Amino acid sequence: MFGQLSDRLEQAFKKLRGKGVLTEKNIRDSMREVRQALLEADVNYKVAKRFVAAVQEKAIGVEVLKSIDPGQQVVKVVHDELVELLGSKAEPLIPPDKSPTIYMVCGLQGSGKTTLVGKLALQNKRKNKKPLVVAADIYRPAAVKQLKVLADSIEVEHFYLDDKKPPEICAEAVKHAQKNFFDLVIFDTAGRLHIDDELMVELEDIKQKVQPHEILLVADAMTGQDAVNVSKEFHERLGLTGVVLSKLDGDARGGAALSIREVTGCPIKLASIGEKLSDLEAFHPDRMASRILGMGDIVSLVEKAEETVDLEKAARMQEKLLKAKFDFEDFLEQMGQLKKMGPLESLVGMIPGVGKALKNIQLDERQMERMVAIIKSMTIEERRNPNIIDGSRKKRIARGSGNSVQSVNQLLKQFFAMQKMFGNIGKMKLKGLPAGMNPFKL
Ligand SMILES: Nc1nc2c(ncn2[C@@H]2O[C@H](COP(=O)(O)OP(=O)(O)OP(=O)(O)O)[C@@H](O)[C@H]2O)c(=O)[nH]1
Ligand SMILES: [Mg+2]
Repeated sequence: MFGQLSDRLEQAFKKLRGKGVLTEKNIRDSMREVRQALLEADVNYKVAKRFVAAVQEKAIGVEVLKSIDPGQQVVKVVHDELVELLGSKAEPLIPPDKSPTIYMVCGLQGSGKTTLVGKLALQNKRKNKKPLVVAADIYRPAAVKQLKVLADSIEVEHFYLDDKKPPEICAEAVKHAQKNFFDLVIFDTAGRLHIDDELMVELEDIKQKVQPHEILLVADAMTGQDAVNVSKEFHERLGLTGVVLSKLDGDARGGAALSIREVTGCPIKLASIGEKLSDLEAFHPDRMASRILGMGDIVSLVEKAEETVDLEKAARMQEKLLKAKFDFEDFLEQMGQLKKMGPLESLVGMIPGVGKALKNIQLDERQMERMVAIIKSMTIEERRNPNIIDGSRKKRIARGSGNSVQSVNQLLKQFFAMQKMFGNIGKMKLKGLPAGMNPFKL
């Protein structure tokens, strides 16, 4: 379904690829195109705006890796941001158990509720679970029949009470399920053309009476922004536990899929990708992002290049550490890398024998920030050669970083101790560090 969006994004990236260097201008130009592509795909305009701003900021700050084309790196930034937009990680449904587990399926008319109920029942039956499907859509006579036919076709039990309202039907269904050891009860609720109060009150009633473990909204991806608005309203009224995107196999422009998570804050848990009962998938943000970009190869290429650079850096750092040649510049670089490749302790941990000794050191975020602030107040010369930092320099650094001279002294003391320690390790290949030694404590 994302064909058009993929094409447009590819065009936007084409201009960047093959460029030797990335300038702020050419990033901005291509981001304008990305934004246009998103809007054309019917992505909510606020979502598109935020998305592009985030990508732009990251792309401009990206460290250019020598082994690959900078344009490819931007593709990777867009990919990562897309994954985030779609919810970062897959969120599976609460699994069935004998209590039983209860799923309530709701949504507008024709969105694919009954189909989803059948799909969920089949999927669980295949896992040797015992599902019960419940007709809670009593307003359209054909609806009860439709579910019954579906249930029969997959040999799953169907529950319905002729003379009761949906909330009672659901409550009775759960009792029946408990008595008869079902693992899973799935309610097929009524759809309406538009959200109306009567329907919402009924769904709220069911929720209150039986406390479903999952309240799933089926959002028809073909309806574009409508699907987003509907999801938002349902979520506000019912507190959804998840959204199921249906008809993702259609040729809609895809904007709904991209906006729902961000606009509602509710995770997309499943993707319905066809009319057949087996056409149901867990929703994986990363796979979806790759599908949209259609550039999985580039993404893994950049990942690999990043890994290599990190390893090279780590090796260089290790060498410096062992020769006791590292300075505050290296220190700062390490701080910058912390988020990306784990803390200094893990880097240091690569040195044989040191890892264990450092294992229990906890790095405090605030302490780190203070250290960075102090180091940033140093001149480059001071960072490269901390020995020149005398009394008046210390005063200046303390003032500049909003810390006391004592803190600066402490940092220096520890820095020298660390330098010496690693120097010793380098020379003598010590097997461990003195117990309780924490070179990071300020
Ligand atoms: N292509 C495609 N069609 C789907 C999908 N899910 C459902 N449909 C079709 O959409 C139509 C409506 O599906 P239903 O499951 O009956 O929808 P509903 O929400 O129960 O509808 P009402 O009960 O009338 O509110 C049917 O023709 C389904 O075959 C899907 O993922 N892809
Ligand atoms: Mg139905």
